[in-house]
Amino acid sequence: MRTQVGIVGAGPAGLLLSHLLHLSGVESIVVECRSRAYVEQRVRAGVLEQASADLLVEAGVGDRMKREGLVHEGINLLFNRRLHRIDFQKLAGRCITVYGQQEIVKDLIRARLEASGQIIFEAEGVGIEGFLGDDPVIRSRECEIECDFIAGCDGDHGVCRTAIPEGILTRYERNYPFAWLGILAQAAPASKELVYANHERGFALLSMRSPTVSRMYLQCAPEEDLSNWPDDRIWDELRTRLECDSFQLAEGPIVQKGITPMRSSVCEPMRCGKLFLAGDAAHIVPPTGAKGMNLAMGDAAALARAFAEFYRSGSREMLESYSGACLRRTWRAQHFAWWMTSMLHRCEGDGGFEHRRQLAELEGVVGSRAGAGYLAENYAG
Ligand code: RFL
Ligand code: PHB
Repeated sequence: MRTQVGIVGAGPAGLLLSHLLHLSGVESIVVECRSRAYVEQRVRAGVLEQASADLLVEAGVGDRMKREGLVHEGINLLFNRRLHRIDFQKLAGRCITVYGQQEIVKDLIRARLEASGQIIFEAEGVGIEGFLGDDPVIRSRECEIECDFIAGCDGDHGVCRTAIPEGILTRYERNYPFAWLGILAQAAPASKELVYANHERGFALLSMRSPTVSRMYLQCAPEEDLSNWPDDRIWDELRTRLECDSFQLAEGPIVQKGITPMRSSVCEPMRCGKLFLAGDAAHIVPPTGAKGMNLAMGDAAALARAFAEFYRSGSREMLESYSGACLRRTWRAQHFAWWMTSMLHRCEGDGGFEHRRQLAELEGVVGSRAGAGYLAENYAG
């Protein structure tokens, strides 16, 4: 097989890239190691910045999101049992849309297949070669795809980044000493907007997927075993950490549970010859700032513009500036996610100093226009 851009990975980055390339008349083939059902069911991110939601609408894949997504004009910070609202609309003139990542993946897969786009699911033994020269190839047990360029959109555990010879990339990393235990529950969300809670027992987040489905997270130890967390313990802990006068948690059957370690990483540059990395393949942010999927979509949009420009005019200028532009945005998001994480999570073993410092910082954020404005601008994107 031959195509212009060979894409590894059918997550938000790879699928959006393929769709945007199609709109610009550039051919691509997506190679994915999992099944269609698996990628369509994988529960992950849920918050779209205004720019990401606008991008989906402009690209013609935003209809269902407009119908089913929940537009929120702010979020809440909860500490000392009191809820403080950060009004994004007032402070930044922007909103966020709560819409599950797997719904975006479903919408993009449908759009690609309806336009006769090629997605090879369940590809085994995927590998890439030739990107340092002029013959990039994506190989798997079932196919060999020659292409002009390869887009590595295969996430943090993919094969593209690791195929780059040593000494070319620098990886900057930070591991946080905690993880998130996430649940999806058939329970009406107790609050209309998201609640980020700083509690002496640890961070908790109340989010949602629909008026009847809650998505919630609890800070836990990185090596935590899910079997230590029967449903009752999860609800007890959520009730404790999210206790306040403004709402009462509604409970319901937990339909999904998972533990996600918290990490930051960035690899520089995001390009090696004819291989371009996008999304989690190039960078991971802790989920506290709700930035990961938005960065992945931003990379895909920038890469699609650069390829379109190359095929339209022969100019490589945008391809050359792709990595620098995306890295600037990534580091800003990295800083924001780190800031939110450090303000909201419990740190052990310092006799309570850090918790008191966090409360002072939170008071400063909710009590000043500058502090709340910084949060609003960065969160809503
Ligand atoms: P993905 O989604 O990981 O997709 C990569 C795809 O590549 C496939 N793949 C391969 N295919 C072929 N050959 C191989 N060798 C391959 N290896 C892997 C994988 O199967 C997969 O289909 O990366 P992408 O597209 O860069 O998208 C990134 C986002 O998924 C990620 O940043 C977000 O989910 C992060 N994130 C959040 N981001 C937000 O913007 N807002 C949020 O609210 C938010 N919440 C979250 C999150 C991530 C979480 N977890 C589970 C890490 C909450 C959580 C709990
Ligand atoms: C989610 O709804 O899954 C979610 C929301 C906000 C975050 C992270 C995850 O910061």
